[in-house]
Amino acid sequence: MFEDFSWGVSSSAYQIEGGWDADGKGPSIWDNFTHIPGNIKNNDTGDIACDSYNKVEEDIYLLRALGVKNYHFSLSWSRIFPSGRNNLINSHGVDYYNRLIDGLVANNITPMVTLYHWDLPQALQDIGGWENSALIDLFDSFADFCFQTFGDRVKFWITLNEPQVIAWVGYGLGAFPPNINDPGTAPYRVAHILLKAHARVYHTYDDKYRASQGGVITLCPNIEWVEPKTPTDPRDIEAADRHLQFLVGWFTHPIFKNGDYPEVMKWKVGNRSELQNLPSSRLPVFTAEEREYIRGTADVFCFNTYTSKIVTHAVTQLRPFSYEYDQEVSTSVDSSWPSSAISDQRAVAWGLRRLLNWIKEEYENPPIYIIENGVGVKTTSDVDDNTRIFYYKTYIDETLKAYNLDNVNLRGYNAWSLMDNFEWLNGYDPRFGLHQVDFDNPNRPRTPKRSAVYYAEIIRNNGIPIHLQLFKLSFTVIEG
Ligand code: GBH
Repeated sequence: MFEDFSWGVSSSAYQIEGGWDADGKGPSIWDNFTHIPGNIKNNDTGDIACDSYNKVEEDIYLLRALGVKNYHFSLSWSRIFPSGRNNLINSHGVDYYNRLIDGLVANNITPMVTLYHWDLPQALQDIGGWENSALIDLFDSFADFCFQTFGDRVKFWITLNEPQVIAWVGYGLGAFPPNINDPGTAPYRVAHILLKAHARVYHTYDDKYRASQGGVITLCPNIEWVEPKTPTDPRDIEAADRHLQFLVGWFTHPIFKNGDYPEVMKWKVGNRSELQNLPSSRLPVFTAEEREYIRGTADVFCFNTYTSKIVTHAVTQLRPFSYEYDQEVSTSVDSSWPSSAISDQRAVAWGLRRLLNWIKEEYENPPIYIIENGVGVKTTSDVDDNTRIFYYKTYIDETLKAYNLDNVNLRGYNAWSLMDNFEWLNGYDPRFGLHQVDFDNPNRPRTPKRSAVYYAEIIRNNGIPIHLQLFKLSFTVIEG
C-alpha cells in the first residue's frame, strides 16, 4: 500500500527563476506588467526572484534534502522561444532546463513539468494573446518542441496551470495581465481557445511521442471546495454544485466527460444571454467534431487547492463578478485560522477530503494528483513556522483519510512551495515556502524552515508518523 505514492514540491518559472532578460530570454506579459510601478505590492518584480536560473545545483540540493520523489516546475515559454514562435530558439534557455532535468534524474527525482504557468511571451500578447485562436497552433509548436527536447526524461506533462485563472482573472476581473475587464464574454471566448489548445497539445503527444516516450499528460485546474451554507436547503446544495461546475467543470467536464460544457453552464449563460437580447449565448458552442477532439484528452486528474468556501443560493442582479452563478460566496468556512496572509485562502483541511471524494464521484475514479497545496504566511522571518506545519499536518491527514478510508485513487501530493517566491500581485509579502529565501541578499540564500524538516519526515515515513501526530499545537482549532 502506498508504495508508489509520489510526494513532491512545486514551483513555477516566473515565481522563482529571475534572469528575466538573461542570455536571450524574451519578455513575458508578467515581466512587462511587474515593471509598471503600482501594479505589484511594494513594486516587487520577478526580475531576480529566487535566482533559480543561476542556482540549479542549490535547488537540487534542497530537493535531495527533502527526499522528494518528484519536483514539479514550469517552463518559461519566452526563455525557450523568445518571441513565442519556433523560428528563434534560445539555446541558453534550453540548456538551463536540460541541466535542471538531468540533475533531477541523476538524483532519482521525477520531473513533472507544466508548459504554461501564466507567463505568456509578450510577442504573443501583442497579437491578442489567448483571445486569438492562432495561439492554438503556437502553443502546440512550443509543446511539440518541449516533448521532442525534454520528453526522453520528462514523463509527466501538464499543459495549463489553472485555466480558470487565465480566463477569469486575466480576462474577466482583469487583475492579472493582460488586464482585460470583460466578465461577461472574454473569459468564455478565452476558455474555448484554451480547451482547444490543450486538446491539440494532447493529440500531438499522443500522435508523435507517447509510443516512444510513454508519459502522461493532463491539465491542472484550481479548485476550492465549497460547502452549502445550509446543508439541508436543496437550493444551497445546488448552488454549491453550480459553483464547482463553473469553476472546474468549465474545463474538466469537456475533457473528462463528453467534450462539452456542463449543462448548468450552458443553461445559465444561455438564459441570461437571451434576457440580454443577445442573438446567441455568450458561452461559445463546440461542433460535434470539436467535442470528439476534446473528450478524453487527459490521462490523470491534477488540481491545485488552498482553501474552502461557503456558498448560498441567491437570486442575483447583474453583479460584476461570478454573476452567472446565482449565488453568494463567503470566503471562509473556519474563522479559527490564525494568520494566513491571503485573506481569502483560509485553511479548511476537511474540505480537501470532501473535494477528493467529489472528484472521485464526478469523474469516475480517475488517478488523482494534488499538484499545489500550501499556505501563505505574512512574515519575513518565519523559519519557525508552526502555522505552516499545522496546515500541512491537517491537510495531509485529510488527504490520507481520503486515500485510506474513502479509496480515492490518489497517486501524489505536492506541497506549494519548495521555497518562498514571487507571489504575483502580492509580491514577496506572503511566503509559501518550505525554505526561506532572503530576498535582500544578492545571493538569495535558502534556509530550511521547520516545515521543511516536518515534510521531509512525512515523506520518509510515507505518511504522518506517530511522533509527529503528537506535535504540540500552539493555538486552538475548531474542527469543522
Ligand atoms: C495558485 O493559485 C498559483 O498557481 C500559484 O502560482 C500561487 O503561488 C499560489 O496559488 C498561492 O497563491 O484576487 O482576483 O486577483 C491558487 C488560486 C487564483 C487564488 C487567483 C488567488 C487571485 C484572484 N488563485 N486568485 S484576485
